Amino acid sequence: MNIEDLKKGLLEGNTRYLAKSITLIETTNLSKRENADRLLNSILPYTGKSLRIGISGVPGVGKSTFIETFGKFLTSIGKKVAVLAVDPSSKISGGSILGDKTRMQELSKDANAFIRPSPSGESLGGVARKTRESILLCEAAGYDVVIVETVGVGQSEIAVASMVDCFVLLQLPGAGDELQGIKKGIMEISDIILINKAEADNKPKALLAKKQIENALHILKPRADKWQVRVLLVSALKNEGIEAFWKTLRYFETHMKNNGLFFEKRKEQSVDWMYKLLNDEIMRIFKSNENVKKKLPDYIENVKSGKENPASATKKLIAEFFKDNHN
Ligand SMILES: Nc1nc2c(ncn2[C@@H]2O[C@H](COP(=O)(O)OP(=O)(O)OP(=O)(O)O)[C@@H](O)[C@H]2O)c(=O)[nH]1
Ligand SMILES: [Mg+2]
Repeated sequence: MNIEDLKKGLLEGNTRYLAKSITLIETTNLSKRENADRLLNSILPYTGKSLRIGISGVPGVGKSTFIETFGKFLTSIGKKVAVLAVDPSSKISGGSILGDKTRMQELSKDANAFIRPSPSGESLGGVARKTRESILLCEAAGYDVVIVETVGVGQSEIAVASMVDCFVLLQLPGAGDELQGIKKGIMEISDIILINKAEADNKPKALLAKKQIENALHILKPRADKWQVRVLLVSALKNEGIEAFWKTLRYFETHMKNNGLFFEKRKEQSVDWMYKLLNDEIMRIFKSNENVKKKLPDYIENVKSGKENPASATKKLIAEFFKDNHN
């Protein structure tokens, strides 16, 4: 399909065109990739207007249930919501979020909601790029809130935190989970922490967890953005605490905007991302150089066996790269 048509459909908010556009940016085909870049550049002026929210937490904490409940709340107050996922573990099946459509049954039927699974069989870097670009496409299609979900297993949270405005961590009441969060350094990147399943009999445990987390937050070093991380109780299943969460999100947004940090953070995220892509691309070019290809295995062996120190190996490899300099 031609890019102009795709763009037109996208800007009209047509979900079929949005899905097609995402498929296009997910391509690994080089000539299609050129089209993807043209499309992305042409829609840039129409992007940036959504609130980008990251949602993370261990398997079973209730992410899907929460997104269903929160998503429905958003559409009920007239917002259009898009749900994307960063799930590098997802296999050919098309990602867990798709299987999850059963957990997001209501939301997936909602005309004002768009749910897209994580691209399958990809590295974290690949998924992160596609999700980042998908956020822009969703914004061009008029979505007010873009939710990026990731399961809480290490690196993927950092990737998601670096593409959203507000990073939300879901926790379980009790079970010492709050301290695990700190160990992995996730608490440092969380802007709002929700203790889910905090209904009925779980309430006392949830309140205790809230206290523990708040105490733990006090010992972290103060944040540069001066935001005081909020810990709230919610029940995704019973639809409790959702509106309070939304208010807190808006408050966070206001805090960041009043301090001139909201768009500043996005700009930094874009530049960091450019550097990351640049690093990857330079490495790709380096590794595809004929001299380097020939010599790299030897240097790896020499470094492994201790014959050569890594710093001098690096220097010599770079010299190999520039040797006949027809790169
Ligand atoms: N009691 C209670 N159960 C909940 C709540 N939210 C989710 N659950 C249940 O917890 C289980 C896991 O919920 P999911 O929404 O699938 O959790 P998830 O974080 O998406 O899990 P993964 O997709 O495996 O990472 C399900 O049985 C839900 O019904 C809640 O607020 N209260
Ligand atoms: Mg889930």
